[in-house]
Amino acid sequence: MSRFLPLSAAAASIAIVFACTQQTSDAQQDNASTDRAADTQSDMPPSEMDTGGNESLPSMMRATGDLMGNEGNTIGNVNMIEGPNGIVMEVSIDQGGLTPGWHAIHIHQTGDCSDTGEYTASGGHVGKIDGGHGLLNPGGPEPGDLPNLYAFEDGSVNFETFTDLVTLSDVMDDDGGAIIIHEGRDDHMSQPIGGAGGRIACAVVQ
Ligand SMILES: [Cu+2]
Repeated sequence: MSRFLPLSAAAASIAIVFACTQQTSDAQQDNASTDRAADTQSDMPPSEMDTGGNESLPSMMRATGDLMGNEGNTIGNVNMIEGPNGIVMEVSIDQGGLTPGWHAIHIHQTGDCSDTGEYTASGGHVGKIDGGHGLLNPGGPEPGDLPNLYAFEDGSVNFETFTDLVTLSDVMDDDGGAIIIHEGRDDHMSQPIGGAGGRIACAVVQ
């Protein structure tokens, strides 16, 4: 009998060691998976980690168009991107596209540039208000009003502006919309177009 006791004790202690080993390895696995989770979190791009409460951001709407000069030739282009706060608009015009200096630029109501050089088919300013033209007009502005752009000595333009006076769905309604560049500068006050003169470039935006 006495010979079996140490054996049972030995078996029991082996069992205990085995159980402990199991526990330890379970605990290590737990730690390992927690570490992996932490790693995954810190590797996530900032946009997925913290959306700043903007989970419901609509997809941004875009519109673009080729700008035609007074002979119907393409002189540059217009890009509009609508974000949650308004429209960022960019105008690029090649060398020789415009006469150097300041020019009025407006959003006009009809997407039609077919009357080359005249460009009256594009209609008046989008959201026309009688007596309401001009960014500095107390009775305005009209939704189609924008700051002036400046053409460099070589006639090229790089211009970016922002408006929250209009939405892209208002611009691109049933009859579309156009961007018109005028001969002269908009004084942001005179009626009906700020004394900006004739239309020298037109882009249908789509
Ligand atoms: Cu105009």
